[in-house]
Amino acid sequence: MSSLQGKLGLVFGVANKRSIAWAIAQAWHREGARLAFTYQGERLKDNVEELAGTFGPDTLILPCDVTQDDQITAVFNEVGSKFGRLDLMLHSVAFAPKEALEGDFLNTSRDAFKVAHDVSAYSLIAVSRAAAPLMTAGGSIVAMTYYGSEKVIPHYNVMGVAKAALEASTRYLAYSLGPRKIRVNCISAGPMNTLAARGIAGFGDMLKHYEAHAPLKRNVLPDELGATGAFLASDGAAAITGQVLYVDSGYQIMGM
Ligand code: NAD
Ligand code: 0WE
Repeated sequence: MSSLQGKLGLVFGVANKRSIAWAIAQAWHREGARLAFTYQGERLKDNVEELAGTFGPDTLILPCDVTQDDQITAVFNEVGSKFGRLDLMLHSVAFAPKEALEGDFLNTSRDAFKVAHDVSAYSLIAVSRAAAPLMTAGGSIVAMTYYGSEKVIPHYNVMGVAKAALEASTRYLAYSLGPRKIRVNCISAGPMNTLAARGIAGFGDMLKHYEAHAPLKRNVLPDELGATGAFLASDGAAAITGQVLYVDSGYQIMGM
């Protein structure tokens, strides 16, 4: 236990208590890490302050729209001066314009493609580059992905393409940062009932589909993503980098 004692971490992607980022942050905290948080914009500030505030009144909470280089710079300047070092970073951020997740993939606009890739894939490269100089004792970077990167999930559309870019970026970042003992991995989660999944037509049916077809015959619990996040952050995963770990009740192995 307490496998992350003394580690310093930064978490991108908490929107509310259902966020995957919050599940992993709680696991990191439980294992002894001290955490800083970013939130996307004013709309989410109160939520994140309420959640992250439970880790102590001095918890560092900073705004960061990951498409804005100046905001990324400001976050890492502040983390550098308050923490002096960084060991862990969670990227749990994705966005595509709603219309791109509804219609036919064939109609994906140039702008929707650009936005989805900027927010959901390029941002991992941007925050990793900013984090690396602070990861002076090595580090662990974890990003969230989904099976729609490798197989067609109807309506996941351009997000699937962006997740493929995220997973490939994870491999190239692992190669780039490996000499500095910085590991980069993805967790591929089964469908989770979060804000990002709300309003997606047929999401309830997707949960039922996993229950029926995944080897474990059930859906994934937030704490199980937390546990895998804690493992990847720990020294137990010291030789694991560039990988996609499936936390999906086994769904990904099935051919039929
Ligand atoms: P969520 O809505 O709680 O989290 C998504 C986060 O992305 C939010 O905190 C939002 O503020 C942030 N975000 C979006 N655009 C941003 C921007 N420009 N700058 C900064 N932050 C921005 O939903 P979630 O399901 O917890 O999603 C977290 C991650 O998990 C995403 O990468 C998602 O693709 C991935 N994922 C989700 C599922 C699922 O079924 N929910 C499954 C597998 C992977
Ligand atoms: O990565 C995701 C969802 C990410 C997401 C969600 C939204 C909804 C609101 C990205 N952009 C937006 N834009 C919005 O305007 N998941 C893995 C969850 C998800 O989303 C799907 C899924 C699954 C699973 C969309 C279609 C089909 C399946």
